[in-house]
Amino acid sequence: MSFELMASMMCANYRNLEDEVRELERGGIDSFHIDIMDGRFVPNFAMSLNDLRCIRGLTELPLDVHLMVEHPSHTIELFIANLRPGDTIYIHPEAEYHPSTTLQKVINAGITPGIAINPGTSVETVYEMLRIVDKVLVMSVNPGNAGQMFLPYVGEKIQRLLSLREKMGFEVYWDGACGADKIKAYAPQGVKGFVLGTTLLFGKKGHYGDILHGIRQMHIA
Ligand code: S6P
Ligand code: MG
Repeated sequence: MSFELMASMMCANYRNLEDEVRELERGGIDSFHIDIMDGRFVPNFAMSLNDLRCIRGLTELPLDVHLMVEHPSHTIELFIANLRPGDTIYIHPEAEYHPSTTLQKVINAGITPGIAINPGTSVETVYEMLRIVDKVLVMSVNPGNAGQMFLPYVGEKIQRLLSLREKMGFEVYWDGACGADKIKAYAPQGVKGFVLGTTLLFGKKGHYGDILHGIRQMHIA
């Protein structure tokens, strides 16, 4: 069974960012997840445009840009200008008056369009957008910080999205508190990829390559 593993780069060691990118690449990561925050949509600042540019300059692997900003339409061109086909931009529909207009800009630029949805956002609220995005990033923690507790009520929403994904043409991705148990349970059901942060990948003993290899070798039914 194939599933994608993304590294949440806000959890990386910034003292050695280049080494971090290289080690993750050598270790077989599929893409780099870039958490952009504005201190308004979420009560934190993590990464910003210069971090994205730095990582873009270090790798040819896809970038997975998660915009946790109010009104992404105001700044989306800045991100698009630093990305290429194969990269993804996720916006939060909760943060935008006209999210489908913003998503259309992403599509027109040849970037993969995605929505990220908060734990408290129901599928019905974003239903129409499911037809126009390729990816849905389900937040299983409230956005803003790494190292938070999994919110179990999100499980039901994932099931509902999985039941709609073929009909509406999108894939489901997981972001937040992703442990081995979650990959074991949800990869077989069809969740396509998992963002790895402090729960499973960063700040652990051992090399990233060994951790990633261990995850891919897990017995998944
Ligand atoms: C949260 C952000 C996420 C986290 C990631 C951290 O606002 O969107 O991408 O960085 O979930 O993972 P963990 O395992 O520390 O929760
Ligand atoms: Mg994220």
